[in-house]
Amino acid sequence: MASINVGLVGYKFMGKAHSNAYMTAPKFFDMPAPPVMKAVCGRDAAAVKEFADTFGWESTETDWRQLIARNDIDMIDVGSPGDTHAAIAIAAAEAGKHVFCEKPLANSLADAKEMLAAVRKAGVRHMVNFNYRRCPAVSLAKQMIEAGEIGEVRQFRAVYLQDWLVDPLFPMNWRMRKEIAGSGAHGDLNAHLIDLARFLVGEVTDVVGMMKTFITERPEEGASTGLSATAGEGMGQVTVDDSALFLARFAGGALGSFEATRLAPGRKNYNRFEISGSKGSLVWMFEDMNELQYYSCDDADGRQGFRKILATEGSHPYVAAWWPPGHILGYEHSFVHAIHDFCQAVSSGDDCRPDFRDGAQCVAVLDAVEKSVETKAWQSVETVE
Ligand code: SOE
Repeated sequence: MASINVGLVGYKFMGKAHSNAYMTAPKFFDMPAPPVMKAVCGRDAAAVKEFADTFGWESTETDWRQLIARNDIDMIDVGSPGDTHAAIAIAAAEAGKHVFCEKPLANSLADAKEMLAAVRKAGVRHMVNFNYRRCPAVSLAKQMIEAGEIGEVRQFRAVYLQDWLVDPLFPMNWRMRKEIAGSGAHGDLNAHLIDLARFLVGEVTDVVGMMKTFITERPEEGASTGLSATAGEGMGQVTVDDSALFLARFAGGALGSFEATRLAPGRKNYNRFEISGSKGSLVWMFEDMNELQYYSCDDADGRQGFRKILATEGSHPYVAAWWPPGHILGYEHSFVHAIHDFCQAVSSGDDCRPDFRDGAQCVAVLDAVEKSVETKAWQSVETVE
């Protein structure tokens, strides 16, 4: 395979992030089969054409079925809202296309399992885009945990705080509608934390949680551009959570706490974890995404304290492809890394994590938390085989 012809569905926030990644990855990384930006798909013909011209897509489609039917497309990238993921990914797999899908994998565990079954049956490569795994400092944390540098992991505490919904006059958009988004802060933000937890610590086995919608009505949306929208006529019902918190037990014996909210004034994209082990701790926070804080109990008495590792050395994951030491990376680089890794998997035939099983297992955790909220009791998490 000399190159990988990509068909992207969606052209808003994620469409931009993915397009930038397809443009950039082959310029910085050595890729035996670089991606070719063949076609982008969206329902509004004029808007998708403008997007294609700006971001360098060769052609456009307005129906994802047409996109999948094209013989010149090798891989489908699903960058549209959650309610569309299952139908597109399953049809793509059935047509023999490799599938790269935004998170969370699906709005229900049943859909996630069907998607997993479809890609397995078709024998295509599959990946769900939990991009934060691919920030160099997070990949470094994984290496350090695996090397035993913080010993046995005992506690994982994570928060993902945003504030874009604090204003009750902020208008409705698809992210506040359960039938489209599946859930609110839970599926949008806890999904990321769960993936980080599974990546760094291991499987989550039991959960208990609480969720709340503080602002139940908002002005209906007018014109929308990604996360921001202008108000339209009348009021709409918010049918998803604003905040979702839960406690968890891990298979390896560790304990976890998770908190996601869109109502934390002052917090913009405050995605943070702190991991306490028997020999040390690691702390990472996305807004300073190049830094990993490390505390080692082995440091000499009187010299102990958190040290800040700037994960910008050529020896750190992904960094050698970019700039000299100290020249920091940003949000968009995590997408470039994900697209690079997935395209490498497509050309080599190797698996690429997080795959659809990881995505489905994340949905199983999200699902168990929602059940625990309904039953006001601990729930065990189903294992997706
Ligand atoms: C909006 O809440 C959002 O863009 C999420 O959908 C992303 O997954 C997250 O990375 C940043 O915030």
